[in-house]
Amino acid sequence: MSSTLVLHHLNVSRSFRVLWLLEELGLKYEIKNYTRTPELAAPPELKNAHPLGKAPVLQDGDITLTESGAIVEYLIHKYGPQLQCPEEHYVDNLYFTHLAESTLGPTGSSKLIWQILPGRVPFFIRPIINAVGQRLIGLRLDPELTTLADLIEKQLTKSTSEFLVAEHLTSADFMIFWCIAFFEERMPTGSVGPKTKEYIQRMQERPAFKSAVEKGGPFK
Ligand SMILES: N[C@@H](CCC(=O)N[C@@H](CS)C(=O)NCC(=O)O)C(=O)O
Repeated sequence: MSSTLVLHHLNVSRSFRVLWLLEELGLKYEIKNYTRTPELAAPPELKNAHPLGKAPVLQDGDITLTESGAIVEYLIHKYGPQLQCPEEHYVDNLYFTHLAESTLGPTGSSKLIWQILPGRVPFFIRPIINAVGQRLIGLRLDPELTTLADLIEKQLTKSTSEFLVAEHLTSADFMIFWCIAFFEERMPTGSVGPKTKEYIQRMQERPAFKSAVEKGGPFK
């Protein structure tokens, strides 16, 4: 029987989370690859899959879902009971699953935007934009990112397995991995701890992770 799952995947984006999960679950799916425009936006065709025009978009028969967190939870709920979080880790998994897209992602993205913005504005306002960005990063974004990196390092220190919260992969791994690994080089110097660095390497060595890269390209 042919699969009904279709992943609309944008290169170097959050949809890598879903791609990696689909590979871990060994599900049959179709991947539709989209390439970012020179301005790094999604191409307009992605709006045919969902009006927001952002990746990921997952189609499963009549269901069309966006939001990587919702898609990850949906796939585990419907097709991946083996990755459901055991009760004793429920709260940690809930917390880190949502921390990724509610706080870490937006804070990391804000820093990225302020770092690339000066190169994309007319030269005569570049020094002002640069000064504003550096001040915002220094006063607000970097201290927040340092705290977030510390929370992840503490959780990995508390974890008794190679994963973030449970004895196997759970939604928190797919959600947190992409943020912390994607923003690793943009995190404040020294903020990403040794356990986090090892975790980032370890996840990338998984066969399913490598298959995801083969099918959808690098995650960053
Ligand atoms: N919170 C959403 C974020 C979706 C999102 O912003 N996706 C980015 C890729 S990481 C995108 O499609 N950007 C292209 C654009 O906005 O044009 C999620 O987790 O899925």
